[in-house]
Amino acid sequence: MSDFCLLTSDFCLLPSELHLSSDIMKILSAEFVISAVGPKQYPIDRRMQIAFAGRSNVGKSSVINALLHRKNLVKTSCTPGKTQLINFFIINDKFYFVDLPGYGYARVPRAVTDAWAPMIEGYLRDTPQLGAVVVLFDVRREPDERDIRLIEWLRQYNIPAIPVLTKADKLNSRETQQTLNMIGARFGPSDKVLLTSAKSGKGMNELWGELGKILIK
Ligand SMILES: Nc1nc2c(ncn2[C@@H]2O[C@H](COP(=O)(O)OP(=O)(O)OP(=O)(O)O)[C@@H](O)[C@H]2O)c(=O)[nH]1
Ligand SMILES: [Mg+2]
Repeated sequence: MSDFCLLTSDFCLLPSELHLSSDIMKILSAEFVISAVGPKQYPIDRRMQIAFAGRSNVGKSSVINALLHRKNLVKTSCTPGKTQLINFFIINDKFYFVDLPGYGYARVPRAVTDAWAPMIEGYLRDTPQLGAVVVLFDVRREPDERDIRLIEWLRQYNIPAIPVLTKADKLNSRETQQTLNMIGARFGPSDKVLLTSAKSGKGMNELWGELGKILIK
């Protein structure tokens, strides 16, 4: 795939990203690698993987595109349940972003969502290169039982979590603060909840800051 990101026509630099300075945040290339149906297709090299997880339609694919200054590297959709496989992207030839299937969408048949849970848990459990999981929550919704299960898996397998609220452009600051408090209470005291909007670019520098701490370890 010719997905190099050096000022190609789909390069989409957000105004808030203009002052990125650290090397880790300079996106020289971002390429789709594989939509994996199972572990045999997961990349097996030693480069670090950062996964993005959360409910269907929460904005996982949009956040990845926004971080990479791309409009359509990762397909997004207003139809929840779009990402049903584990999608791997290689960034700067150095580390992977992994778009996990969204869970908890009512219109996706139960048999399909039941298959996602072991797929996601298996990936989390069996990927030693996994550096962190960005756990996304829609700023307008309370965490549900599957969000809680994901948080518990991450604790159980000792995987660092980066909690992120998405779609900050949709709520006012008082309502946003309530959700920030609620989500913050679910994580450890040292986990800072980041407020983001893929639409406006809000919070992307901060998220890169958190990812940078993991990636340079
Ligand atoms: N207003 C607003 N809409 C957003 C934002 N992020 C995503 N969306 C919209 O939310 C919908 C879902 O976004 P996706 O990025 O496809 O969500 P996803 O979590 O990858 O969804 P699945 O792949 O189905 O699990 C799309 O219509 C996006 O345009 C945001 O920051 N603000
Ligand atoms: Mg998606």
